[in-house]
Amino acid sequence: MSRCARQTSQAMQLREIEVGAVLAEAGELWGAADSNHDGLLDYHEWKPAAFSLASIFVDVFLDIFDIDRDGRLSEAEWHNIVNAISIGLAETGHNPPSGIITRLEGAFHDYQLDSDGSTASTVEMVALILQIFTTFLDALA
Ligand SMILES: [Ca+2]
Ligand SMILES: [Ca+2]
Repeated sequence: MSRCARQTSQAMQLREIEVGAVLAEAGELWGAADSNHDGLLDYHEWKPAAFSLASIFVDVFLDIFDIDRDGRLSEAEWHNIVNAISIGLAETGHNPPSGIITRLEGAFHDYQLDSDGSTASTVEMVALILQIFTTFLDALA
């Protein structure tokens, strides 16, 4: 989880202090999530943990990318996040796996759950961030 949190944070070009904050929260979360204390998160432990980690990222996303400060993400604001991930991956020397950026771009529309189809609410952001995790985990697998 720490690796997932760090890579996602760095790919999003968070400042080191923000990466630290995410990692600290992820570490705390890990302790709580690893209920059988084997140092690993199995699938049943990972799911609720990923959800909590995504909730942490919502705050970070809004802090950095909610340009108009309306508490929701517009498609343009989401585009900036995906762009930051793309640039971040390139800077770490990792070429984004083919299609990953397009998939993330498209996710904005895939996860429109409420009646407002042009912005992402908190719940929709959690779904989008979980999609980022899944995309990264798939790419690393
Ligand atoms: Ca906004
Ligand atoms: Ca929406």
